[in-house]
Amino acid sequence: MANGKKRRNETAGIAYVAAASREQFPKPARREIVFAGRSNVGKSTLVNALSKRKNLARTSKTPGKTRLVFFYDVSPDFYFVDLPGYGFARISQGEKEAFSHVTDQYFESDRPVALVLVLIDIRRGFGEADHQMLEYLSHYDIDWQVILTKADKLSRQQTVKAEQEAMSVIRQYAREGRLTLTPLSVSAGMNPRDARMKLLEERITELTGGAFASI
Ligand SMILES: Nc1nc2c(ncn2[C@@H]2O[C@H](COP(=O)(O)OP(=O)(O)OP(=O)(O)O)[C@@H](O)[C@H]2O)c(=O)[nH]1
Ligand SMILES: [Mg+2]
Repeated sequence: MANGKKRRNETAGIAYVAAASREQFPKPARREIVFAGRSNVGKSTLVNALSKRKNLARTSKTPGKTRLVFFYDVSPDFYFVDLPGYGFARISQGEKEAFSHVTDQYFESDRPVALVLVLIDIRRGFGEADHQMLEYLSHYDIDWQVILTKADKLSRQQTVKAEQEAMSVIRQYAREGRLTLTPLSVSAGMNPRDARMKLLEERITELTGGAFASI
């Protein structure tokens, strides 16, 4: 039963489950706001910024820090779910960007997903795995939103250009009704008062039936 034992912990005053496989996922009883993206894009940093806790999710300069699926109990009404970053898996002909096994399990487990935030490093743009993710989410009609992170690393002009490029990728996957989606350039944690951060917070508040506003 070792594998089925839940790792329930607490940090920064918030309980969380760190799951290595689907047996350890909490029961699907509340909405989940999911953070997905390549390693090192800033998922855990954004979890912290949105939960208004500096040290809830562990962040690191070393990519691939988050190997488990973290379910953060930020509210009785929803979880923030921090997925492992997409990594490079060694396959016969070299290396390929791939989702970890536990990430696949997460999406195959019919979780009550309210929104998947797909984080993209604004300097790198979309990779193969990002395309796969957007295709998957669109196919299964799961709500998603692209967040361009680390915008503070680019000039205003470069940011505008990168946003336009991102928008053209988003258009490939968004259904008509979703074209209003605005790519966000969130300097996660660096500038939490950013107007775009506020828009994201409003969207999460809406999706969580107001619960997010009271965390
Ligand atoms: N300049 C800048 N640095 C950022 C930003 N967001 C995150 N970082 C930094 O990027 C590094 C990686 O951030 P994490 O939040 O750990 O990234 P992650 O996506 O959770 O990474 P994995 O867990 O490895 O998948 C850390 O050193 C962060 O401080 C941002 O908006 N601007
Ligand atoms: Mg992380």
